[in-house]
Amino acid sequence: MLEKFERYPLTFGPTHIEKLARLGGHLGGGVEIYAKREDCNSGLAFGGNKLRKMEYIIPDAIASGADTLVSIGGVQSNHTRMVAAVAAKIGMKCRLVQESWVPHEDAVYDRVGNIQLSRILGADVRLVDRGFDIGIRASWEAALEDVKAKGGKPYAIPAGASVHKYGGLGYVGFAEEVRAQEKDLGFAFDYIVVCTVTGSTHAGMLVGFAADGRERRVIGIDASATPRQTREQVLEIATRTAGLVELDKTLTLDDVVLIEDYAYPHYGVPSEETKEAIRLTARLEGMITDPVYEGKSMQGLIDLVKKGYFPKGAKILYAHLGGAPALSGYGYAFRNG
Ligand code: 5PA
Repeated sequence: MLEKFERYPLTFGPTHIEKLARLGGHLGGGVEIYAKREDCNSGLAFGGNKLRKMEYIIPDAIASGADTLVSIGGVQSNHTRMVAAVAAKIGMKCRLVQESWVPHEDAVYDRVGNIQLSRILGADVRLVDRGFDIGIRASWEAALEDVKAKGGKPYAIPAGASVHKYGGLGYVGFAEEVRAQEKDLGFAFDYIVVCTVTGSTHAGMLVGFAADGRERRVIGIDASATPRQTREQVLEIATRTAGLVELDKTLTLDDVVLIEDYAYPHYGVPSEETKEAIRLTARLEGMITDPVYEGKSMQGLIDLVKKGYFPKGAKILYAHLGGAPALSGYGYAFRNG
């Protein structure tokens, strides 16, 4: 589906699919759980889902003649860390706006984890005191203007690389990769579980899996706590991406399966149940998930299995999208393990 698009390789290649046999067993053995390790997809600053997206954005950035990638996220944004790493790798400068999206407990929240890595990677990091919103932000537009005013040539990458015109392509590629891996495995996955916030990961998967009729088998677990806006943004990106790849189907809001029950109490703040899911997965599988994104989608997966949401024997693929570097900003939450 992606042959006609230029791709700048930033990842190692197809990501590993691993069976989470002990977690599946612990949950009663009624379903089989697998993880696709997007968190281990690259040597660039600990990797994660943004690299697949940027593989299809960077050729456009280079062609534009830009010298500075400009992006935005919360203080512990994984996305901005990935933009900083990519800028370093391709020899561009990087300007990052880090907004106060998360009420936090740790005094060092803006010194450790992702933001520390972005600074080490050489990005020009600016903190802005504004709350959570996945939309286009005035602070980001001001940063683009400021780079220009100082004689630079900015290239705009929105939050999560999501509403960028090519933001959905990378996860179309994910679906194609899964189809190829299913041939080797000898079976197909019945469900794909994905954490959803700015929407292009979910949207790309929708388009990619729509090609074999599995669009409603992509189960988004909302971690934004603003699910209406997120659901609409997923559909908008999916529709644009479907147009680009010439998908012969029209996607509707009903195709966007987004479960809203696990994002509480706030974007970026883990509930007790999220922390329990993080500990359980770590202790049964040695697999680290984070309190902002993957811990919430893992909590959702575990709860849905317990509730019998998935039919007996279902094979479920959990997309592990990265995010562990943020854990350093959550020392208090895990002070006793
Ligand atoms: C993020 C996003 P989407 O934004 O594409 O819906 O992906 C959600 C997601 N898992 C899931 C991890 C580890 C993520 O980092 N992160 C954002 C960030 O600023 O880091 C875009 C919000």
